[in-house]
Amino acid sequence: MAKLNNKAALIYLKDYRQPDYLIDKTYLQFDLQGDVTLVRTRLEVRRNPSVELNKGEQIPLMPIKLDGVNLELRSLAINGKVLDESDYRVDDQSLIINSVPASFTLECITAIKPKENTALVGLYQTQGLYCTQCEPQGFRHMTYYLDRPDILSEFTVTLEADKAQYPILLANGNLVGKGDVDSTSESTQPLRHWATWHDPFKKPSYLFAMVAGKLHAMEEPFITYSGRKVTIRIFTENEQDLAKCHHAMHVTKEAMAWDERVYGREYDLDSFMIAVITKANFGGMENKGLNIYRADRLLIDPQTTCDGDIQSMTETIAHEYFHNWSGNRVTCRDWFQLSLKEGFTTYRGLQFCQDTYSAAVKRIEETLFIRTTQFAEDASPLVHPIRPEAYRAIWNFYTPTVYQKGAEVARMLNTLLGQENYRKGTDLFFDRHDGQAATTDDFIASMEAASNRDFSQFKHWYSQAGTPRVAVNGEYDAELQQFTLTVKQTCPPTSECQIKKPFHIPLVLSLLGQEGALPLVLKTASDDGSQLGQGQDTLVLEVTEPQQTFVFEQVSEDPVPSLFRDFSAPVKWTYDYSRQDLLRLIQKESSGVCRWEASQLLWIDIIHQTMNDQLLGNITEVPTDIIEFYQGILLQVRNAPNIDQALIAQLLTLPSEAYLSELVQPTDPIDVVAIHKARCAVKKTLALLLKKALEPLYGVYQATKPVSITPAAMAQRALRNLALDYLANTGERVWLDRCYQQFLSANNMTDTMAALVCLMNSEADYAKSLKQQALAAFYDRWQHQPLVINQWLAVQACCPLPGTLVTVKALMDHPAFEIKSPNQVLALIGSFCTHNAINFHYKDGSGYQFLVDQVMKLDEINPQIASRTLARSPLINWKRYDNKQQDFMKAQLQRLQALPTLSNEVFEVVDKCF
Ligand code: B3K
Ligand code: ZN
Repeated sequence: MAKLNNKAALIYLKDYRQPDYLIDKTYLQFDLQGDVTLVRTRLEVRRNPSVELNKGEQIPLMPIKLDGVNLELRSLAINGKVLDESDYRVDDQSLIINSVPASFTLECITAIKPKENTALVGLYQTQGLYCTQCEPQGFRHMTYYLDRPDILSEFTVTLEADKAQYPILLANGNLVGKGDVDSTSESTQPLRHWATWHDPFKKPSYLFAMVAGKLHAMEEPFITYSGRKVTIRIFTENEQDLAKCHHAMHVTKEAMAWDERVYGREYDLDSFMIAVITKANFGGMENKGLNIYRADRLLIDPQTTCDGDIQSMTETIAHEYFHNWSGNRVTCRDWFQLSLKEGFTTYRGLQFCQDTYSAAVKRIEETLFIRTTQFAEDASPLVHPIRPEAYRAIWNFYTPTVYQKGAEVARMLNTLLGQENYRKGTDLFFDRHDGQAATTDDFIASMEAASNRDFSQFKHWYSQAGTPRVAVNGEYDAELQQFTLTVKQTCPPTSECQIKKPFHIPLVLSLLGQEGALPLVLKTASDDGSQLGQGQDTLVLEVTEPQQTFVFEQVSEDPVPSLFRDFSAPVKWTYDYSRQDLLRLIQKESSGVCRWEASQLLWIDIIHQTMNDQLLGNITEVPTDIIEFYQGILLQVRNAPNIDQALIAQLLTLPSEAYLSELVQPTDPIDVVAIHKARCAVKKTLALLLKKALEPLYGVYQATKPVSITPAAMAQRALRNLALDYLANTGERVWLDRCYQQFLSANNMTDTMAALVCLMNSEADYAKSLKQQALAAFYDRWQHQPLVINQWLAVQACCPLPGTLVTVKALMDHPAFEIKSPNQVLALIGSFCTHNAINFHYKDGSGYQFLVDQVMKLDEINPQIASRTLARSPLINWKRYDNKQQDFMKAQLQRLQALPTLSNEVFEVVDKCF
């Protein structure tokens, strides 16, 4: 594919101006045939009345500039008159027509080659299907258009294709006509057919979609709260995949009902379609009325899908559906506002999942994601505010900051406003901006209007990048029975802002006495007296100053403060807890998230101590009282079957190496080997010390039939597999045999993979042959199911033992791997580079070289996947490692930077690294 100029200019938010022209109606006709598709476009265009002319100025004949990338223009006419070549200019990015009237019809025909489209942007062919991906700027790869989200147009789309090869023709909206194309001779069957779709809702071009091919469908009705019948259809490439769509169908209906109940949003079209395809750059896409998913993000069967994936896929399915309002009915004015739809919708998806699965565990997972992935992005050269100031390639901004930190901002608003006012705010936002392209400021304005509050300071969350630090100190005065909390906030400088203004931070707090939460009586607080709940056991403190003091009165005993409960703000906070304080929090907090938080702090402390011990050559020790404490928790689970087992599994899960790396002070280099060794040592020590308590929890593996995917069944699997993981860490043969036994007899992928991972990670000699047998058996059994084989690729890529890079390279030549398939690239290359620190950072720099080799290769095929693979890897954070590693990392980034043909996407990432 032709490359964009790698010096593409930066586009700035401050340069936003309204479009000069509007497109009221868009008519598209796709003639799908052979290698070339003809796109016939008719646009009803008029000058934008709200773009002001100078006083007295007549509407001039203005040039119009349309976006279009590498298109072959076959014809061009204005108001029916074919334009002469001297009337316009075309380059590989645009079409400029010298002068057009105030209102006109533009017709053009472009020719494109979907088969050659390996970048999967615009119209492409995969597995004999035609399909599109237009967000953010794919539409311009099909025809000339004002391809920007503030151009809202009514679309009518006709698809014409070979009837036998492409029997199903889908586009957005409602089917309004279909028929056969007359065949030349009367006796022959019609060879081609057509279908016309009309979408009554105006939409931006990025929400356009079409799919054509041999598709198989399942359908079910949903009755909306106003009594309208909506037909939900899910289409798959293979008939047998329909059996894996029942969960998605169920989740879609649940999401529809949930959005009615929780946000008052009803679905608007008569049909809601989902198409599932093999190749796509993104897991799901919310095109109006026709969501498109990559198969690995929708097809669900517990026999082939792990529980964790089922839960995250459930979230994606709900998320894409929720976009129908937050994104489609109200869209974004420009791509700087991306978090308006993505942050808000991510929050809505999380709320849905909290209502569906263990609420505490869902919140824990989200907290972990922010702390590892989003905080790491903040600490990297790719740091940017939720609403970025500038971009070269907007694709690079589909980031954890825009999505997950954006979701936290919506969540903080909910916390600050309370449920009732938050809902008033979202209602007002949807009412005010329905059918419009809005901004994050519009969102805040609705929240302010609905609650009569001033959120001007809160808006810094959108404009200032970086992770705020909050240092909290507490002092108890027994005589006065007062507890004083001092809160200091800072935020490290980032390129868009050297000196940060203080953030408006909700600090949700409880004070725990020996027996549980104490009643709170706050003496002073910030200006808003409404937050002074007297006697409640939880308060939302509003931190707005660089330094603030909160005094609690009538505190009868020295309390342990529980801070930022349920991760109430995306900040790094510190408090000087003793281990006894943490044990009290784990025992007495009513919130599962807070119990886990305290447990994590305890493990972090123990791992840090182990790192020091290892430096000094001392043996790792975990104090007896802590072991007894966790033994007690495990005993409780056995005696109380109603306990949230998924939460208990989380309490016993050690912080990841990624998170431990994130905790290293910015002034110190990250020592990947020391972190890995210390974590492994603590895990092994715990395995040996907790063995007796864990053994009965695991019992003997018995596959239950049928496999259930209820939250309780998933929680039970999570805890048993955690027990197995520890027990396998003892290195004892009996437990490695049990792993192999579970691997062989499991009837669900969660148990199969859990056992396989234990074997893969085991350093014991005895495990060697077991893991080879298991890998071979796995491939043998699942080789015809590529989605399962992706998991087989990933588990090998993540193996922390030496030699994994050699395996990964060999797997790239395996018939199961195809570099043109995004999900296989993510499973093999992405997993190795992002989730296998100890091998990726191998001391000779071979991991870095491997990554850059692959990015170069991928950039030729699919620049979006290339830039994503690079941006999510630790290579971009080269300054955080010791000098020797830095040199290797820098050399590889420079090798990439020197490539003259680099795509815009990869260029932007690599350029920021220096
Ligand atoms: N809105 C899409 C993002 C697709 C980007 C593809 N270039 C999926 C989502 O976040 O809902
Ligand atoms: Zn989204």
